[in-house]
Amino acid sequence: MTNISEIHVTKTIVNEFLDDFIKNILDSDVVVVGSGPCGVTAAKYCAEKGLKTVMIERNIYGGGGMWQGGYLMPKNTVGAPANKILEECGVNLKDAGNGLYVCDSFEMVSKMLASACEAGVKLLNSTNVEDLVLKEDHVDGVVIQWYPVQQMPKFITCMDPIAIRSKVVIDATGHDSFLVKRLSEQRSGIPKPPGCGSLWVDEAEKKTVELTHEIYPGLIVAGMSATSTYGAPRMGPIFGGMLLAGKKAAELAYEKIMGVKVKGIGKSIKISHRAPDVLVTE
Ligand code: 48F
Repeated sequence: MTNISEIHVTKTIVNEFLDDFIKNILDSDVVVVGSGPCGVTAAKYCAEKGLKTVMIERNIYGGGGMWQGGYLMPKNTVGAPANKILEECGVNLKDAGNGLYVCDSFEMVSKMLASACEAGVKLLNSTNVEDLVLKEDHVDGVVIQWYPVQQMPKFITCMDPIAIRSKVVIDATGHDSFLVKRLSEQRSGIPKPPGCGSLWVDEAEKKTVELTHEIYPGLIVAGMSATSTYGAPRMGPIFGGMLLAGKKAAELAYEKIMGVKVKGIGKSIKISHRAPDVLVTE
């Protein structure tokens, strides 16, 4: 039998949250916005490299678009070599031939999130990133608000958010490209994301990795957010490109913070920020 008082439970939660927030979240190396396949992979590898890493998700749950494969069916596919990332996380994969692998989506989400937690990633859930902290020539962190508060009618939500600082922010917000969109309103040369193009699996998988790059000092755009920023094709229900893009984003963050070159980092596509519509050039 235990003898636990109600206020003991409350005090434990409040103390633990504030302690964790001040020590591990307020001032970090990397903030990853979005916990989909790209964000969770980026966060896992950043933390494994010893970077102090915070992943922020507006939903109460992590995983983004990974919970179901296509057409509400809980089977996820990845193309090689992204299967290696899932194998590292302990996900059971079935070889579907031609370099394609398939797994249960809920196993993929839970094991990837567990792997990120084990690496030391701190997760802020139910938290909306509503803006960047934007200094003269670099991004210096993000502005956060509880998502339920942000969802309330405007006359109630005239409540100020708070800011946290990080050396690098990774925009893994998926189709929204939210942080790039916000930046494009304030800095010339940053494209206003047009959204993704029509479906083409192989090309999209390749481009999403190539387009993952530091778009502005301190801001890395990654995964579907990068695809949507440049109007590259959508990939549909296949996740390998997202995982490889997340890994590349982590390597770019590490290079930037530590000033050390990472061997074997994926090449980046040449991008012209001056072209008005289609910004992808080969
Ligand atoms: O959409 P999402 O899974 O993006 P991703 O990691 O992967 C894309 C694929 O799931 C899929 C695909 C095939 O591979 O086409 O779309 O690039 O995850 C994005 C996450 O970011 C959260 C959102 O709730 C989702 O879980 N998010 C978006 N905007 C914000 C945010 C924001 N402003 N603040 C906090 N979280």
